[in-house]
Amino acid sequence: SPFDLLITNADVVTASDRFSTDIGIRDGKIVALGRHLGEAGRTVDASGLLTLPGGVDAHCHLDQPMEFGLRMADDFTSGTRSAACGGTTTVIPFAAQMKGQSLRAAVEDYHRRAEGKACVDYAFHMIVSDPTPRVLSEELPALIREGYTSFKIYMTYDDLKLNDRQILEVLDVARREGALVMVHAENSDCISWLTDRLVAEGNTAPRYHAVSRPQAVEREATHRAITFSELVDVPILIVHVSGSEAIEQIRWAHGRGQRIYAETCPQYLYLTAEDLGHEGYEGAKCVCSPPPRDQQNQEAVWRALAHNVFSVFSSDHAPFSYDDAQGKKLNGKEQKFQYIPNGIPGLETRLPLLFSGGVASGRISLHQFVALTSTQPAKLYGLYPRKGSIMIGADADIALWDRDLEVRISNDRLHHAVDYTPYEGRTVTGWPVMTFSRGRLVSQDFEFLGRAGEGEFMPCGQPIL
Ligand code: DUC
Ligand code: ZN
Ligand code: ZN
Ligand code: ZN
Repeated sequence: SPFDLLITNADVVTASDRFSTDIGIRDGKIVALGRHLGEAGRTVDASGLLTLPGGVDAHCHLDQPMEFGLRMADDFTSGTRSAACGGTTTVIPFAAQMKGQSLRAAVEDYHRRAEGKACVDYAFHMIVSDPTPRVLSEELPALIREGYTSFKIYMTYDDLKLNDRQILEVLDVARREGALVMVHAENSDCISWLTDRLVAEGNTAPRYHAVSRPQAVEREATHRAITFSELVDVPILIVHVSGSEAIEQIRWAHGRGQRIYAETCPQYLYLTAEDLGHEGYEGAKCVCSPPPRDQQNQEAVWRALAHNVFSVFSSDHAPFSYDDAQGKKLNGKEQKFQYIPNGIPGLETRLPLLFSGGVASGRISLHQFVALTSTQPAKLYGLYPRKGSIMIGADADIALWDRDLEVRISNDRLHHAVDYTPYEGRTVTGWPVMTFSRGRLVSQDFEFLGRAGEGEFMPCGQPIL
């Protein structure tokens, strides 16, 4: 038969269009759209469901080596399995350079970590933490040309941060080579000064993590990054924007015609700083950076999503278990807030949380949902049109959504290797009930059906800005 798979009666929604069609799939690609396409090895009737492009999670951390003997709970298998069960068919984790390490060695290390283990397709961003003359003049330009066309830089964390001069230098390489720089915008000295003051006063519980990183710290760094982008004349993307003050800076830049892209994440829509203050040590489960703010800021993030201030909605999945040796309680011991690893798991819940609070609640359109979670990340990171839409020639990465299904989120039903979800007990409306990765059914009804090793590495093209 001409098709391996036929999805019939599909109500397809892309970033720009909505149409009813059958979808013919061969060799992992969408090869026909229309009615009466003919025979197929397998037919799936999508009546009553929404047919959306598979999600592209452009910000997640898998199997990154950590300081202090910590390890991430998710490797490329458990992380991508979890992604698939949440309707995500492409992940872009990080290949992080350690200080003193060559950038190429870092990229090769992460390829070894991923090889034969991923269940859905993946690409890499780099993290540049040591921009030596050799990295700036040779390694970075060469790697960008080889398909690592985006990289993250940090304005905080001692083992990762760049100073202002270094940031200008890496931005200049990005401008020359056409790469997209992702910026973690928090002021390092402000955080360490506030942290020392809190600790000196004996304030070390998880909730002080949020006190040590107020919005002013994020706002100042966001403004500084925007200024550097202007001086170098290169677009940048501000990652994990948490609230109204950083949003104001981004809107200010947009008003001046600057090309500043921005990303936000579910934690800034669903968590608040109060969640870090839960009884006992449980608040550690919600420690991430920047920290979640308050309800007014959640509303500001929703408004900014509705008004297209953001281009990308990512999980920032950072898989640290709560209660085991690689966790937020290190070896069972409750840590002072400044030692709690920053980040929360979210690969599997990213799409349902945005769908429920955004689409089902009428705050954003279905087209915006697809744009934020699939099309725009695919374009910005050079994977479009292979990923990010439903069209002839694209990979058959497709999620069928039951938009009315009510699901109570519980960690028992998730597929990551982390021992908690910060969203335990919340009910969402809408869930991807079937996910196809290059035409292979990788999840159905909360069950993982794929296989490790079926996900392929993809080099990235130039960002489409
Ligand atoms: N930044 C991230 O992007 N992820 C986890 C922690 C952090 O600070
Ligand atoms: Zn970050
Ligand atoms: Zn507006
Ligand atoms: Zn991150």
